[in-house]
Amino acid sequence: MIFDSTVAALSTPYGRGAIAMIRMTGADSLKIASAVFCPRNGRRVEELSPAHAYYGDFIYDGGAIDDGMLTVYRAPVSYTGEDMAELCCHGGMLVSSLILRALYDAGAVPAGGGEFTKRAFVNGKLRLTAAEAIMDVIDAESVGALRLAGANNRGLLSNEAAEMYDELKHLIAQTYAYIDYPDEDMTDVSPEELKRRTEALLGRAENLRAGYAKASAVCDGIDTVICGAPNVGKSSLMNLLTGRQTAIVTEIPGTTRDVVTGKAVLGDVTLRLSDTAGIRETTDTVERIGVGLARDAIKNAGLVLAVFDGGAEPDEAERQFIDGLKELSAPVIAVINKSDEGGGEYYDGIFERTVHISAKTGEGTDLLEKEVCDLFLQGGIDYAAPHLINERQYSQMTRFASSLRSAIGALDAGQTQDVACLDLEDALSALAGLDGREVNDDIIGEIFGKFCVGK
Ligand SMILES: Nc1nc2c(ncn2[C@@H]2O[C@H](COP(=O)(O)OP(=O)(O)O)[C@@H](O)[C@H]2O)c(=O)[nH]1
Ligand SMILES: [Mg+2]
Repeated sequence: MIFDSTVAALSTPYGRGAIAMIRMTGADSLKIASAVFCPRNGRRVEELSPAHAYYGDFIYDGGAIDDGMLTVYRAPVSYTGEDMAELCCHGGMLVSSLILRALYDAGAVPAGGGEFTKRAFVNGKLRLTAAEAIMDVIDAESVGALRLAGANNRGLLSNEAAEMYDELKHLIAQTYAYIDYPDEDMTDVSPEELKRRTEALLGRAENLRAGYAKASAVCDGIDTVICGAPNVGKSSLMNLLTGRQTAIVTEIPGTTRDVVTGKAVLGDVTLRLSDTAGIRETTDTVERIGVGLARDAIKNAGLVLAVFDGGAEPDEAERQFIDGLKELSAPVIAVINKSDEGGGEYYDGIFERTVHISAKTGEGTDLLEKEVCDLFLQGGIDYAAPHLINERQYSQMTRFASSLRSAIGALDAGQTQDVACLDLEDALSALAGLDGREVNDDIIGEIFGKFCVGK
């Protein structure tokens, strides 16, 4: 893929603000910028020092319409690896649109979603894993998610993948060379050594795969259902966790009928919450549909928060509900609510995990947070270690690991090194796909299509 167009886009959100930034990348960036920006120091745009901001005027239709700053970059020392210009004007919707239009009139074309980062990747400025992480920085909703998307993990993951790639490539080359030229004075890669080094790589792959569940709990979050009998305080818990009035709370049983959704971060774990209708037999048509939705949500959940009113012992319907919970494969945390009114001892010892809480006062939220973190982060996440951060990376790593396992299986079955090497080549290609050394245009299109325009 070579880019012959010069593209421009608004990189800040379209709306009113103090400042708007328009970015442009491509070979004609400086020429096009010079048609739109007039530096106050009297120099031509083409003569400006790169990576320095210059004050000047923006020209539209022959006259100045705003003043602001221009920064130019020269290939290859820029985000995209191409010539670039960044124009900062005042953050009015009209002024930023007119400057963008002036750039288009001067020869730029509108940038597609993620086009700047795509060009950076194609021009070799970023590995694919790092490009993906940059998008996650923008989408991050918790400090933990930011840490995983941030420069630190980006570097750690790129390095780990690159080291594994180099080691495997070297191992394959060494093995083939030995097979092809057995008489040359070359280091012998015995089946034992081949197996040992393949196992070492498999160990690193499994480490990364094992960490993915934690990273996913932090970045993507856990589908969590808040369920229980009517009036136990499910919606109050929803509101407590989301920090705002997400769901309606009343003393009338059957208030919540739809599934109400929201997000909460407990510790470093993101919960994608669904508050549901209280489970009971009812003749009300709408409520009955709500109860059906609640039951479906429970079946598909990654975590169930089963809420009980600590002030009352369960009735027959709740006992059945408790029995049903025991059948679930997803973890269940029993949330014994209304602790501000005392009681709740009845529920101790029934569930594997129980917390006493008051959705009214917030008492016990820390206990719930601890249970959630114990479940999904097993006490913590090591941000100093590399982490896979999305499903695509995880599935490439899985393919890598399973090819390594086949190679080990072949050696164990007494096959020769060159047979094992066929599997190792598959493994190498999986790694190449992970960091984008080997990736087709469709996948590139899919990944960068999710980015916002201007990034
Ligand atoms: N004392 C006390 N009352 C609560 C608590 N949580 C909820 N309630 C009350 O219980 C009633 C039902 O609450 P709601 O959240 O609508 O329950 P839901 O039907 O399970 O969603 C309301 O009157 C709430 O004010 C709590 O922790 N303590
Ligand atoms: Mg409710």
